[in-house]
Amino acid sequence: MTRILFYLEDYSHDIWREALLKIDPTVEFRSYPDWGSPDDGPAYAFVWEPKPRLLAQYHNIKAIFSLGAGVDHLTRDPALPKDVPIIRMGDDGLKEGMAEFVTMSVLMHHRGMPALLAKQRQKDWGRFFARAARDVRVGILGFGALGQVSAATLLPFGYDVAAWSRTEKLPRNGISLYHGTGSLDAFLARTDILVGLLPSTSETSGLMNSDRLARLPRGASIINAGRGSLVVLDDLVELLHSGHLGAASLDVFPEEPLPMDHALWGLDNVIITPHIAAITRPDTAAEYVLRNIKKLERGETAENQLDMKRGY
Ligand code: NDP
Ligand code: OXD
Repeated sequence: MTRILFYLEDYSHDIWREALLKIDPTVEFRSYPDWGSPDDGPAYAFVWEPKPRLLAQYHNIKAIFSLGAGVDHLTRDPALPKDVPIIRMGDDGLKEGMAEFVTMSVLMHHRGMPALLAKQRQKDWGRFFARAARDVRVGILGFGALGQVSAATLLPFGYDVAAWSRTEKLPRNGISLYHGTGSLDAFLARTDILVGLLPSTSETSGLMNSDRLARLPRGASIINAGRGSLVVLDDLVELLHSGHLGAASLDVFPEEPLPMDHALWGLDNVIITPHIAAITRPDTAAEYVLRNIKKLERGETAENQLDMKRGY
C-alpha cells in the first residue's frame, strides 16, 4: 500500500485522488489537512506551495513530489527536509502544454498579433506582413525538459531555433546550441523572439535586466513562461516604451497575480496570461508519480530529482 499526502490549496482534490486510484486502487490518498500522524508509517508527499515548515513535521515522508516542474515553492521553505529526495514534475501532459503555449506565442509574435489586435481596437485596417519563418530567429533560454520539447515543436514551422543552457549539450539537428554565461550575449544578439523557460535560481533571478534586454535586436519580442524572477520588469517596460523591444507575452511574474496598478497592464504590445502556460494534468501526473515511487522503492533514482546545489 502506498500512502500519498496531498497538498493543493483552492482546488478540489477529488480529480487527483481519482487519477491515482484509477492506476493503483490500493493507494491511500490523504488530502491535507487529513495527513494523519507522522508515526503512521512511510508516506510520499505530493504537493504544491505547501505551508512553510509543514513537510518537516512529517518525518515519515520518504520523498517529496512537486505538483509542478518548478520547485521554488519548496526551496523557499527554510525548514525543507534536507535528506529527502525532491522530484520535479516531468509528465508528458506538462510538456505538451508548454510546447503548445510556446508555439502559440511564437506564432503570435512572428505574425504581429499584438500590433494587429491593438489596431483592431482602433478599427484600423493597417496591415502587417510577416517575414518567412525561416528568417525568424527564436532563442530559447533553458534547454531542459520543456525547452527541448518546445524547440522540437517549433522546428517543423521552419524557424531558425537556438537554445541556451548552463551545461553543454550534444548537437541536435536544426538547433544552434549555446551554453554558459560567456555565450549569452551572442545568443541574445541573434534572437528575434526570446522564450524564457528557466527555473528560478540565484543565477537566473534578474538575468534579463536592462543591459541584457538591450542586446536583443531592435524590435525583438520576449515570451516568458519559466519564472517571473528572470525579467526585471521595470527594465522591460522601459525598453518596450523606447521601442527597442517590440512586444512581450508574459505568463509568470515576480509577484502573482500581477498587481492591478502595474504599468504592464496598460501596454498594447504586451499579452498577459495568469500563469497557465502548462498545467500539470492529473492522468499523466498520477502515472509519473506512481512510476517514480516504484523506482524509489527499488532503490533507483527518480526522474527529475532536484539537485539542491544547482537549485533546480
Ligand atoms: P529543467 O530543469 O528540465 O530545465 C531547466 C533548464 O534551464 C536546463 O536546460 C538548465 O541547464 C537551464 N538552466 C538552469 N540554470 C541555468 C543557468 N544559470 N544558466 C543557463 N541555463 C540554466 O526544467 P523544465 O524545462 O522542466 O522547466 C523549466 C521551468 O519552467 C521550471 O523550473 C518552472 O519554473 C517553469 N514552468 C512554468 C510553467 C508555467 O505554467 N508557466 C509550467 C511548468 C514549468 P542544463 O540543461 O545545463 O541543466
Ligand atoms: C510549474 C508551474 O512549475 O506550473 O509546473 O509553474
